[in-house]
Amino acid sequence: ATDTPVRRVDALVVGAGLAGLYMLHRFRGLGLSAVVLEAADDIGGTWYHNRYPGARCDVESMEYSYSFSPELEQEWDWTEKYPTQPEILRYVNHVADRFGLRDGVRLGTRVAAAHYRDADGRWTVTTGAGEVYDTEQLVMATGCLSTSKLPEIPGVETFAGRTFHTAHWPQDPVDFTGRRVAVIGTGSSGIQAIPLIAEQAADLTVFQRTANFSMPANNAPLSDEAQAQRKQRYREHREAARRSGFGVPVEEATQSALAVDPAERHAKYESVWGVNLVGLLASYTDSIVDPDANETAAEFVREKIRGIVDDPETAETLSPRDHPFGTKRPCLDTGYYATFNRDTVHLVDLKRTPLQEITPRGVRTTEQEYEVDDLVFATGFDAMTGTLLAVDIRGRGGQRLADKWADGPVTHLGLQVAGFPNLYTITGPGSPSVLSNMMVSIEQHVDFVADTVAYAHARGDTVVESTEDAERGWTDHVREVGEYTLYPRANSWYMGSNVPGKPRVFMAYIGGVGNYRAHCDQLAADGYPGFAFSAP
Ligand code: NA7
Repeated sequence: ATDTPVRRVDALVVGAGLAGLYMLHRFRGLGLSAVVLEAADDIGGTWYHNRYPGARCDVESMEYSYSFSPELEQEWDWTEKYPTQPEILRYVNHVADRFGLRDGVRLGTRVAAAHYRDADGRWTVTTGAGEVYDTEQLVMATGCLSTSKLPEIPGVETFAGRTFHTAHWPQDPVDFTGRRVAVIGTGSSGIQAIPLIAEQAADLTVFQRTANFSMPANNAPLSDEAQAQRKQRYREHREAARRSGFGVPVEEATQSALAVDPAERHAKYESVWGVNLVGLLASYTDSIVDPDANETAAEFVREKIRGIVDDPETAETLSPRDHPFGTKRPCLDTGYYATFNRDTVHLVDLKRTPLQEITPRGVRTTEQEYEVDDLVFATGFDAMTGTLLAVDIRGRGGQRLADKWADGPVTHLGLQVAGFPNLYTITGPGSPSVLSNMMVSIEQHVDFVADTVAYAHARGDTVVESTEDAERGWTDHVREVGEYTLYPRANSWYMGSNVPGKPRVFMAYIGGVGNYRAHCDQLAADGYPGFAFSAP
């Protein structure tokens, strides 16, 4: 309709998760008028949607939290080493209230299109309900794992029982007592949910396509004492996280896994086993680049699996053989492997007997039909690009982002796309985010964006655009560093290979969050080479 009011703002942020809320806070700090549009009915992003049983962060609570406010980090008390989804959601809500962010968020508002206007260097953003925003800055804080996927087989909608996806779990807890349940998918979500579903279900069948490496979380309550100790040295610890490879401070490896004798290596692996997500991968310098070095860690995990799982055949099926350790994000679990010792839990190897269809009664593989009451999809996401490309984003000259990225994403720093001025993608493809403690990456990205916008405004410019050269240079660098590692050998969501037809490109930057930050800081210090500033 012609009378649709156009809402004019300085900055529009898409997504009210941990990234979007902090971006709003930073924009407001610059004196800009900013609005966050959020598709869901409440804030929290990932931690709003993923409510499945056992949903928990695999980075420690005291590290997976904002560091921008020393007061906030001192005030907030975490209850467990690894925070549950409800606790993180409480934290997000606390932050929103504490910094007065709630009134800047429009809930239930999905962005459908964003078109750049060459004439005046601003964006027209349209929502699904037809509202129109006119903004100078456009920040996609839409997350890396926010567009879920189902198994690509026929009949999904024909199933007569209850169906769930881990990423769209109902608000109220689901009771599986006395039910026959199927879980499809053994990524992090499946591995967290399966032990808890197994405790309730009369019978649980787990459909595994790729066996995953998982390590014990050893979760425990956080004592007041441990928490107070960390808080005393919080600043120091945060600094170490920022300079680290994965955003979690670990001791730097100094030698090759192949340079030490097997007994010493074994002792080293034992010492980091169950301590955190990154210790096993960070034990030696070559674990993620040399297949033989990697195999020593992989075999260590398989040995653990054989030690836990009673039935040798089941243990073997659960043992990953088709991707190097760490090239799919490893999981942290609580009793995952031991769950397969229950009489009521069955494992189906989809590599041997692939899925064929979902029927009204259950799941059919090439071997047989499995009748169930409930069907749980833990089948993951169209990661990193799925949510961005679901929006009709058009840059200079009407170029579509979907066309530009037809062969895989190209970005400068994972944050900008040449030809799409003032568009920023927080934790975008080509950034180190998905290979890191997400909070460390989110804060770095948001700070970089805010500082860049402030820099432009201070020089009287309103448009910031990465150059084609800078974009090509960064994209080549991301690929070269990736190819130096074992990551491209896995069919992972980092590679886009969990989604049929998606270009097979390693979409993450494995240079480390510390190096990445240093590079961004250097660009800023040098006056932003690779960025063009203008005022149309
Ligand atoms: P993931 O890690 O992508 O796991 C999805 C699982 O679903 C994985 O085991 C997939 O097997 C399986 N899957 C996906 N599609 C199919 C089909 N068509 N048939 C059979 N099995 C399928 O998602 P999560 O939600 O568990 O975790 C995402 C991230 O959240 C995780 O990495 C952490 O960072 C936190 P595949 O491995 O593709 O063979």
